[in-house]
Amino acid sequence: MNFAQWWLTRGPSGLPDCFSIMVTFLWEREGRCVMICRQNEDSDLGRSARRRGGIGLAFVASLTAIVAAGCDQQQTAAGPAAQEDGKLLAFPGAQGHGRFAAGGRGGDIMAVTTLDDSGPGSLRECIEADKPRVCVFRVGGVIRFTTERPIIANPYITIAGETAPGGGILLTHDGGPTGLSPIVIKNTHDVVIRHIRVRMDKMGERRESNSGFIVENSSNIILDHVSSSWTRDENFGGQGENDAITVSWSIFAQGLQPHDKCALLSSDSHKPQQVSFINNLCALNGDRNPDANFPAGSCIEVVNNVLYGATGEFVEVWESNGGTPINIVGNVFRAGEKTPPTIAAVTRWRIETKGAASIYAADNALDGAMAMQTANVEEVKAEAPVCPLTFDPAPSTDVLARVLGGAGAMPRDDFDQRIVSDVLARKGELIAEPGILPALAAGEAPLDDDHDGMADVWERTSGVDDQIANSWEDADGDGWSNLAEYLDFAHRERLAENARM
Ligand SMILES: [Ca+2]
Ligand SMILES: [Ca+2]
Ligand SMILES: [Ca+2]
Ligand SMILES: [Ca+2]
Repeated sequence: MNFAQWWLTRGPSGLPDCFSIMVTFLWEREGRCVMICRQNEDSDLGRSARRRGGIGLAFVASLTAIVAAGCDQQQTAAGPAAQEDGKLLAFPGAQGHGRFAAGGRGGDIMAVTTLDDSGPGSLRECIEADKPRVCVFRVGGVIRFTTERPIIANPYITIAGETAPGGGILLTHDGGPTGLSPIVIKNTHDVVIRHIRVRMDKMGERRESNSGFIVENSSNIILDHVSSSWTRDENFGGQGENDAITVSWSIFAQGLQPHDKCALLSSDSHKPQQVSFINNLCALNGDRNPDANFPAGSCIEVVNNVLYGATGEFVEVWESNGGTPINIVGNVFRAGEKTPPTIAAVTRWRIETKGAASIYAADNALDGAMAMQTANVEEVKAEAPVCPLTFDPAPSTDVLARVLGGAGAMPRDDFDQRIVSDVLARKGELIAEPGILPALAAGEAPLDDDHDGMADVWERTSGVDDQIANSWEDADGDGWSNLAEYLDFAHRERLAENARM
């Protein structure tokens, strides 16, 4: 049901105290997600409405266009099903082989209340806790690890960057001997990370330990809406025996030369893996856009990505781990200023081959004189997907707008905004030195008196008790916990903030 239908059936008397709608103003092309509240100057709701640019109901009726989109899903309660094949999804819209990652479901809510490296209320404290937990953020800004960064080694964790106020969370390190990849998920399982950005403005001593996001010997992992740049190894790296991994809706840009790489989906793996690399933007990395090197029996999907500005290779399919079964579908291969005109979208590497790859490629959009593949791909080409795709790909004609509109940690910082406009304009350099960290507004976290991770104003307007901690209850009985619904709301708010910028 869209907003107009809902209004017709329920009318003003059926309005909840507050609700969000997408509004397109006369003088703006872009729609804005606006929270509207009944007029009550003294209530939290009234204050919240003013903070969010709330407007009176009479004015709403006079708007020329009210479009139901995204932000009214909480109100209609017709969101996506919480389960697929009897298994709970990580969050509404989770896709790919990692979509069933449990994260911290059912666990403790741990509020990150300081940007400090360590101590009470630090992200480190949440990461190192040995129990199911959800890290929610009461602060926004830069967390700089001044000592060696924590490793995500204990299972069942959600790092919910979408809860951070202001400009969100940026992770970095202080360079030198302890300057190491800020996010490492190692020897564990069931990790969900959303809306976290990693940018390393200082040089760590060990080049090969300066990636953005590393997943090593781990399973049931989903990284969604993350961003990474200025890495001297990979922006994303998979190592060892991983399985059930999704990397989605993320921006991996400007790794540092001479080792400027988007994503090495695996290295040193011996057992079959299922990995999804979907809806991402790789921008201005020389090669590994991405690199796939998996054992036989794996199921790899590289689907609906925008791959921009490679100078060496776009997708690399290697065989030295046994031969890579891979579906490459619905991607956009886009040339930058330094991209060789006849570059291949898919390169098959036979160095130290231990078995032939199997490559299914369909509906990929190529620029100008680009070749779809190197000549040696022909002999390992599949006529149908080499293993089932986990979702129906969008047509490649839609992918540039989808990914440039929606990928990355939200709201986008200045760096990601510039990268996205570079991709549109076919501009931008490959770089060898890091930049200056973008400024991030600190913002102000909403009231959460009952410390259950959910803004009390959201609880009151969603039929959830704001006086008791009830994160894991399901007030509306739709299969999603209250917290899952709140995190989805926060995610949509971050997307809407970005659309407004
Ligand atoms: Ca619901
Ligand atoms: Ca609360
Ligand atoms: Ca509550
Ligand atoms: Ca629910």
